Amino acid sequence: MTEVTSEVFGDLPLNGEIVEKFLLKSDLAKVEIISLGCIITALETKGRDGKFSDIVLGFDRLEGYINKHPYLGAVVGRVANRIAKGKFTVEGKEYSLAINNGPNSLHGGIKGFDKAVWIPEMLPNGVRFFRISPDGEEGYPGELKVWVTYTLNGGELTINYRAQSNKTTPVNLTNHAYFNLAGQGSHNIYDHEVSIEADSYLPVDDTMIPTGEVASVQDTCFDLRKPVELGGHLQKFQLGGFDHNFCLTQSKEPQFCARVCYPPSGRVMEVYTTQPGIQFYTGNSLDGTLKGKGGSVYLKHSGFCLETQNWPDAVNQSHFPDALLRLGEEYKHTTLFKFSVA
Ligand SMILES: *[C@@H]1O[C@H](CO)[C@@H](O)[C@H](O)[C@H]1NC(C)=O
Ligand SMILES: *[C@@H]1O[C@H](CO)[C@@H](O)[C@H](O)[C@H]1NC(C)=O
Ligand SMILES: CC(=O)N[C@H]1CO[C@H](CO)[C@@H](O)[C@@H]1O
Repeated sequence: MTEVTSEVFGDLPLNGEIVEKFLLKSDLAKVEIISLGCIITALETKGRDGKFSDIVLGFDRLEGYINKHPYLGAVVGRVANRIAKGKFTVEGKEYSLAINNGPNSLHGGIKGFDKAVWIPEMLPNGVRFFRISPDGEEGYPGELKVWVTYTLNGGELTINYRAQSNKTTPVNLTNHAYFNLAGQGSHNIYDHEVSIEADSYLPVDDTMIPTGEVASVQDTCFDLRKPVELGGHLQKFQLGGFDHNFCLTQSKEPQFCARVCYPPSGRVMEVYTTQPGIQFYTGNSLDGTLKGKGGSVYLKHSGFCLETQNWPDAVNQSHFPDALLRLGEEYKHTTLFKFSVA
């Protein structure tokens, strides 16, 4: 049984638009999601001691989410991750996107899906958000209708993405929640155990754009097929952190792809997805300047993201999986986060 309630979270300073908050509650988890950017603002799961802890980074008030922040908890789109130089060609026409990350377009541009107020609809065990992304928004072609649905069943949070366009456009949507299974506000994630079920990954250049190579993880620091303790692993390979796409085999039904465990509390998070890739990011750019929930300070490596997605820059690399949505087609993806105790 999941209980769903809603309340007002705040209103936008510019136009007074109301942002609502939805609370999803089961025996094993509590999730809070707001209509701005479909942002997960809180996610509480039980530890071995039976106590709930909030394991996602975020802010207490709307203001925190309106100010500049690294997409904490948000749905990012139209195209998550980077598109080189913000340029791509579709059906012979070149498009130029809003540039917002060095020379590249990141996470949908300057006003991406994370900055939009979506139209909510309460469901028996969750909430569905809808918005229309106008033709030409941030440079993207076609009017895109988008639905993002969150449902909670016991310890399983499912996120379903659907979209339809009236012109061919790249689409790939993800959620950018930062997790810390020791509880948000804990200093780092070094004592987390991580495994990712991927045989290959995408090497990147110095602007974080994939070089085009699909490389084997064998004998590299990217081999996470057996669980590693993150802190020791980063040290062993002299790594400043991960911000890489791991390649998965795509499937119609969500497939297991990653597991993270925090041994002291026994909290476990498993990720299942229909997407062909998962970006593992270890919060490398967090630098302690954000003021988070309950006065938390978010230091480097104090949270991790496991963003299921199409491969980065896919629109610009012909041998990567197809990233285009055409008229009459439906974009449809599901990602499932399973929370349990070891
Ligand atoms: C797509 O929809 C928008 C909004 O209704 C409209 O302005 C545009 O002309 C449509 N484009 C096509 C190719 O149908
Ligand atoms: C990808 O984008 C870069 C930068 O604009 C360009 O130089 C390159 O040719 C593109 N690659 C493909 C396969 O289109
Ligand atoms: C590889 C992959 O899943 N790419 C998808 C990105 O989105 C487009 C639009 O729906 C799909 O066609 C691709 O399959």
